[in-house]
Amino acid sequence: MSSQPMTFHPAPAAVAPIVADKWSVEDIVALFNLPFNDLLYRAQQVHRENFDANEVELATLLSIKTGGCPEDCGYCPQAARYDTGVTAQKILPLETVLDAARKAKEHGATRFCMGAAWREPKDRDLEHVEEMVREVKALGLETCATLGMLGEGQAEKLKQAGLDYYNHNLDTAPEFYGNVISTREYQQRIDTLGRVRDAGIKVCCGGIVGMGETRLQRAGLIAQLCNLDPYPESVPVNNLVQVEGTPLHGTDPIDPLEFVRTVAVARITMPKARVRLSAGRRQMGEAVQTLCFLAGANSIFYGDKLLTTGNPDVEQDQALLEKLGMHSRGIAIDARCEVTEQ
Ligand code: SAM
Ligand code: DTB
Ligand code: SF4
Repeated sequence: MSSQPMTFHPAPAAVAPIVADKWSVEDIVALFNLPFNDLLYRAQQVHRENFDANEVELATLLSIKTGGCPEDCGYCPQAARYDTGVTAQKILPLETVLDAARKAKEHGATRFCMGAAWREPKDRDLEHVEEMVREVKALGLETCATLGMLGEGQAEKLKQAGLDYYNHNLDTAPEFYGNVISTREYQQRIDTLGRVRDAGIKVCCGGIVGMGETRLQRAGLIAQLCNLDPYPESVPVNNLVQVEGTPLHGTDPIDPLEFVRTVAVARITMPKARVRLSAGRRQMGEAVQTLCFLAGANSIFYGDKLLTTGNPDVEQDQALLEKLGMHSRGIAIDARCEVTEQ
């Protein structure tokens, strides 16, 4: 045995604020550049100050209108212009949606997210979605929808139907956006987010990494998100699911530890948000997902399918959460449709 005394290494002096009201891209890059352990340590501190670190939200996703989308998002298997094998379908009947929602609830999900491959919903489509939202909510689930850009008055209608969250992603940094999408401007996304916020619906907004962007551009995306006033309640961090036929198929995948860093930086800069470990979990394996939880992710998509691509199955996720001693978030919805934590 060595007689050398053990040396204790305290956390290094701060190179970027632990929390800030406004983050510059430089501050965020400084977080990304921290030694991995220091970054995760900080993310854990922020996470534990704001959440039960062993609790995760289980959200089930359903594609209520698949394929045939006129947009050109370079990652998306549902864009009509790419040959990806996804066939366009009509909007699902209400009963099919409710069956899926009941099943999700039986499996332990508390949030049900309905996604549609639209550039923007037509008013008559929105009426169907309003009905779905009302009925899903009545089952005792939190509701979320992602339907594309919203026009005047549409967010208010969704709010009246009882929608809790609207998902609309910024996807990437403004500087990289043009490499991925040309049919919709960044500002149009910000305008939709403003409509959602003004209607009193909680904002679910995040992006995708692994599209060939640089670290600086990942920091640029986080800067956009965390400087929204207020920042989103819910922040999906998607790892690109590469689908054959899309322009981004064949992109060099992001290093898994860089993905974990992105989650940690989202946690630190948006302390009270649900950071959602979203698309790409099937490709990640248990160890990387575990690091993401350690980095502050506290929501996952739960169920064997995302919208058109695969996700780990329910049994696999239950086994992982059990192995980690994690539990799912409990909620109660009262007669006024207010959600409270249990
Ligand atoms: N059509 C609506 C829209 O674009 O806002 C709603 C559905 S769209 C599929 C929702 C989000 O899913 C996109 O903004 C994108 O961030 C994410 N997404 C789509 N395809 C993806 C993929 N292949 N990998 C990772 N995330 C993806
Ligand atoms: C989000 O940010 N990720 C989800 C949800 N919002 C709608 C969608 C992921 C889609 C992955 C590709 C697919 O399954 O089609
Ligand atoms: Fe259409 Fe949404 Fe896919 Fe873009 S991400 S092509 S808007 S479904």
